[in-house]
Amino acid sequence: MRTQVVIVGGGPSGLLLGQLLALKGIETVILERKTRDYVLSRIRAGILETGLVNLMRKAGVAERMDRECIVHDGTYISYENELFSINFKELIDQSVVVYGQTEVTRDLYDARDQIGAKTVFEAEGVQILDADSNAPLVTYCVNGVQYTIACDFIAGCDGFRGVSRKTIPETVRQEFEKVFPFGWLGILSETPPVHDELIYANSERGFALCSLRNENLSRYYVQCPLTDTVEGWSDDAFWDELRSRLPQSIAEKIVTGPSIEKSIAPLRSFVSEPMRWGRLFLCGDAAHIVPPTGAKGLNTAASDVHYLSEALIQYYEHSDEQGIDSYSEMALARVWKAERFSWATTNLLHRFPDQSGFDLKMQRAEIESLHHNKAAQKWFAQNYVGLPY
Ligand code: FAS
Ligand code: PHB
Repeated sequence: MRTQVVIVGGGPSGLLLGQLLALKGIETVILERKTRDYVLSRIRAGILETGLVNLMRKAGVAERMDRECIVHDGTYISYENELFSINFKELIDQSVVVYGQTEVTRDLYDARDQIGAKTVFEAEGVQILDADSNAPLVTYCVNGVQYTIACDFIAGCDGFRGVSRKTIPETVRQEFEKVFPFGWLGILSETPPVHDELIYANSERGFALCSLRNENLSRYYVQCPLTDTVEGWSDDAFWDELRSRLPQSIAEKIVTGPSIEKSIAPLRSFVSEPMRWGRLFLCGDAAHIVPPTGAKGLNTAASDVHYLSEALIQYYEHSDEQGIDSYSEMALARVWKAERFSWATTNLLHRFPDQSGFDLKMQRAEIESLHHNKAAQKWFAQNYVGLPY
């Protein structure tokens, strides 16, 4: 088998890249380890930056998003009983969109069906060979049968635990990591959201987040120890803990209900450089991870896809290698800004086991500054809605 670009990973990065390339007649094959239903069962991001919204429109997959999404002009931050808003619209005349990653992925799969592009599900044992040559190969197995694809390029869109990053020799790779000493316990419930915009809460019991997917689907999180398990958290215990971390005026309005999804996600900051090795390009979580505090994971995957799709189109349409040669540097420049915002908001809003009294005073002073300083709010707003590509 031969194709132009093999995309390893059928998550949002791989699907969006495949769609943008297909619109320019560039052939791709996506190799996905899981089933389509499994991929669509994951509950992850909820906030789309302007950049990703525009990419979805450019990819021709935005019709349902534009119809069903909710536009948020700002967000709220609470600390103990204090609550204040950061109004993106007033500060920088921009907004964000609430539309779940699951829906983004669903729309992209439906679009790929319509163009008839090849997606291989349950692709086992993917291996990338000769990526540092002009004739790379990708091998994989389905139902015990081995296949080989010859291609021009490989896009490693296979997430943090994929095979692509590890294909780059350790002597070439430089990895940067910070593991946070806590996780996020998240639930999804078919209840009306407690507030019309998100609330990021810093409380003496830890961080909490009130988010949503639509007017009858709420998404809530509480910071929890890494030793916790989902089984150890009843719904009632979750609701009690969530309310204890919110201002009274908000807590008393929480509508509780059974969780329809409950999971614990660890928090880490991670970047692997470079994002290119020969004919292999890393995209999204395959190259970098952020703590979800700043809602940057999916959105930074999107900017990688923007740079890589533009570079590959430039190559195929004009035989111009400038884009692919500068891809890693271009993508990493924006990745590190997203890493910084995610790291800064995580430090601002979470309680750390080893925090001293002085540390707590600094944290409160920083939140107070964000509450009353328009310049600080403008920096937050610019980063939250998404820096330009
Ligand atoms: P993904 O991990 O989504 O997709 C990679 C795909 O590759 C998967 O389908 C996987 O099955 C496949 N794959 C892996 N190895 C393979 C192999 N060897 N062969 C073939 N296929 C392979 N971001 C936010 O902005 N907000 C959030 O609230 C948020 N919550 C998250 C919660 C969790 C539990 C996790 C893990 C992530 C969360 N993220 C969040 C980040 C998340 O949204 C990612 O940024 C986003 O999924 C990135 O998309 P991809 O790069 O496509 O990677
Ligand atoms: C979510 O709705 O899942 C969500 C929203 C904002 C974040 C993280 C997660 O910062």
